[in-house]
Amino acid sequence: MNTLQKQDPQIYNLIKAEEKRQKEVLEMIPSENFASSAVIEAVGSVLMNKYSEGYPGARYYQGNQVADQVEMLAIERAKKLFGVAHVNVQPYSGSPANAVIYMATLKPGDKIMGLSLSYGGHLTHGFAGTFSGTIFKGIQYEFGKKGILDYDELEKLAVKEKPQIIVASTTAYPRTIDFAKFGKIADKVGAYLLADISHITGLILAGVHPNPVPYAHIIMTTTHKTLRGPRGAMIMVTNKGVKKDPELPKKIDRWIIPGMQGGPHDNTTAAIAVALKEATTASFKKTQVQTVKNAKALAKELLHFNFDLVTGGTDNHLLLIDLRNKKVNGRIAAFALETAGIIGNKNSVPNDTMPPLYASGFRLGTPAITTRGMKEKEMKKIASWMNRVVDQVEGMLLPADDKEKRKILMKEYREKIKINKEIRKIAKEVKELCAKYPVPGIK
Ligand code: DSN
Repeated sequence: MNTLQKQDPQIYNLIKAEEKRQKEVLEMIPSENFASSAVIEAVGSVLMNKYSEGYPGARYYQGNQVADQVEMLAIERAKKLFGVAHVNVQPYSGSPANAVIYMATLKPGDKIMGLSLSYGGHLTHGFAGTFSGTIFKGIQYEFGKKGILDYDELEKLAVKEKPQIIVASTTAYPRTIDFAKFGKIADKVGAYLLADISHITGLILAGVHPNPVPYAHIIMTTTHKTLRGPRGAMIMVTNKGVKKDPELPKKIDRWIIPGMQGGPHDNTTAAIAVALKEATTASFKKTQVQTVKNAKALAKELLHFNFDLVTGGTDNHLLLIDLRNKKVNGRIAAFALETAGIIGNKNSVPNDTMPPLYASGFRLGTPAITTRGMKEKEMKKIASWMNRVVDQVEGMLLPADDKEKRKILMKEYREKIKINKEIRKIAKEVKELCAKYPVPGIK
């Protein structure tokens, strides 16, 4: 009998319940994916028992012969795959990695120029109320009405503000990022260019999104999104970065430990190495290409049902729907879609008048369902289900500033959605489709 099942049936059963959930729904949160069995095996290995503060050959503890080899292999693979001068594979995740980068390059009060949250940026790119907008000064950039990056405006803002670092990165932006233009702007004002490519690493490696390596000084990526690795992150310094500051690799390493973190998670490091090896295969590339094809196909179908897509479509793995023309709040739509087995997330949209927890948009993407093997034909079905679900919740809006009324309405809408016959019928159809597509890593 499985040891966990015997020893802790409560946790065992919860894991089994999550496996069932993941199998029976369409996971369409664009930052999620399914790691391979090999990656899961490495994460669950005895490497997690070890403490390895420091770096290969220079650890604070004894007994790191194997951990050294694991970390060196992960670094070598990343350097080769991305063509960068220096890699640190120890960051616990994306947010601490960005914190390390700022500490290594900025002084308190220096300016971080990043995309505003409602236009698809990230909390760690200078947003007020986070460390990045508190210790440092966040200069947030926004764009024209359609939500498309305006590089001329970006340049004007950079010239005016003279930030010390510019972050080229998005978490809810469905279009290609022109890293070459970002590079020119950063060079013009003498700023570092950080390309946080967490969402699009897989696409870049497969050649379906431009590569920032020639233009950025520093590249950060989480390892669990399109890369399909474990939850973790990597910081890379490019040749351009070393040229700007030859001490930069050392500064990054020093700000990881002792600056910010303790022992690296050696099990995660091993799993990152596994994911990096997988990323060299033809099947990895094929999946990334299909991920973009699927997103475009889904966009086409959704436009056909009069969904208002921010920027009018997509070039990458994600879509952002502005639901205001459908007369439904994003949080309600996300709940209704979840009830139908379509998992995405509410998201702010450009010029949103609703608070982030009750945002007017819905973000979804194709990495995880593509990893399962779904193609354009399935995207057509998904768009049609989404249309049917959203039809059922039309009119379910929430007030922007009356918290009490919002609470009452939320409860009322949720109850209605839970018993809605059409939505339950769609959930059944979704489950039937999902049964045909096995999930990697789940038996
Ligand atoms: N939580 C990630 C995302 O969903 O995009 C970013 O950190």
